Amino acid sequence: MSSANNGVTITTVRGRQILDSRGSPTVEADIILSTGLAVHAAVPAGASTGSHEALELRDKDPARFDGNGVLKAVANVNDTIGPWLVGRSPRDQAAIDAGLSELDGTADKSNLGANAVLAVSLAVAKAAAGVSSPNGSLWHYLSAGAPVTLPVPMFNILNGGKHASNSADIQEFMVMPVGVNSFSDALQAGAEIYQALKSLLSAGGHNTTVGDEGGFAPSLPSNRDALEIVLKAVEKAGYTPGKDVHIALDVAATELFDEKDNLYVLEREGRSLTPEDMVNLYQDWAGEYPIISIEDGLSEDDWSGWTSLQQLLGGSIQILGDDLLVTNITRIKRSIDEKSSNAVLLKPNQIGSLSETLAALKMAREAGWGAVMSHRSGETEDTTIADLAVAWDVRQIKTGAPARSERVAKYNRLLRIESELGDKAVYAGQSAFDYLGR
Ligand code: 2PG
Ligand code: MG
Repeated sequence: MSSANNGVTITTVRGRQILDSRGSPTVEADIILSTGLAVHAAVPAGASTGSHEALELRDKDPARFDGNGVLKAVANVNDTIGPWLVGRSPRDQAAIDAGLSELDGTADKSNLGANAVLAVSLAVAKAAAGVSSPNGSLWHYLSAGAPVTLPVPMFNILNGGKHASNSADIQEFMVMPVGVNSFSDALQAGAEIYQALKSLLSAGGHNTTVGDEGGFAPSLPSNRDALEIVLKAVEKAGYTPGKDVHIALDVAATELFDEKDNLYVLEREGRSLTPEDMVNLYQDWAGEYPIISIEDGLSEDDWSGWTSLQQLLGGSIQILGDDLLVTNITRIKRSIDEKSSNAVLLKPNQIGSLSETLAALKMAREAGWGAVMSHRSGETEDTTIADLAVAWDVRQIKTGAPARSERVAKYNRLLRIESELGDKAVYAGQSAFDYLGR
């Protein structure tokens, strides 16, 4: 910590309503420092949102944005958070995040809104980085000298579920270039596979319109057909499945679950499966396809289903909790105790601050788990998650297709970090899965 930064304080905090990639309002916060440095941070928004997530405050005023406005959250930034924050040092991230939680006073940030709190929390980190690290690099500031890696990307090339109507039941079919040598090679592989999938779909008479995260959204008869065509695209692009490139799924099974009957409804296939059938289905797929990660294979409160999946496949495959864990240490602790997953998806807006996101990662690490830094389906041009993935050595990042600027912005940011690191750049590659002992 350089003494030249002593005495730098926050002089202005300002919130505003901006639009996300779906054209819905979201919160952005500006912070200006006594040095004159000005930064801003924007928060994303989910569609397949877990019910245990921190609260995203929306106005519910039907006259504006169909009730989705965020002016109340913006007012909380301007009128409550701002006056509390002005005069503090931007380098006191942990104390600021704890203070913001206290100011909110609820467990789920439902008073100020997790969107209001997170926008400010991220802007504080960017401001501190701006006066502390070379080029103002956030990853450099947050890594504080610890070893870093460039994460393995999960490219969501085929979108279904809530992110694309009339496509597969499974929300995300992703490819992970685990076996290539660098992040830039991984991005090239992702883009080539994406284009190969596009031409295979066209040749097969399918449409090539895209879903919310930039992946194609064809109307295929079954989820297995989607797996098959993704695999063909990997091969067509010249990569070896299971060696250079693996498949990752986000089933987003909370969205498929019918609580009344305790069944998972696969509408495309016209059938409903019990939790046990779902687990067996994954076992079959894992035997046939080079699947390395299954996210939300079961619903957010189907703890026993999760435990059987972890028991059956958790020794060799990443069993990744999103809606199950919601970046929340209470739920992660339970899952560690019950052995119901082996990796955590980190979405800062599920919990509402930078420090709590880091706490979730630390708890997962201590349990010997894997981790994935993640975007939301409604995104902005903000690239903070790319820096977090590097700074915290998370080793995996999920930020959509290698297409559409709100997704590509994060991948391009990782390219810039790769150049900043020069010959010290280390691609996480297989080490992202060392925890599985594969
Ligand atoms: C997910 C995410 C991001 P959403 O389920 O993992 O891909 O979707 O932001 O809609 O929750
Ligand atoms: Mg998910």
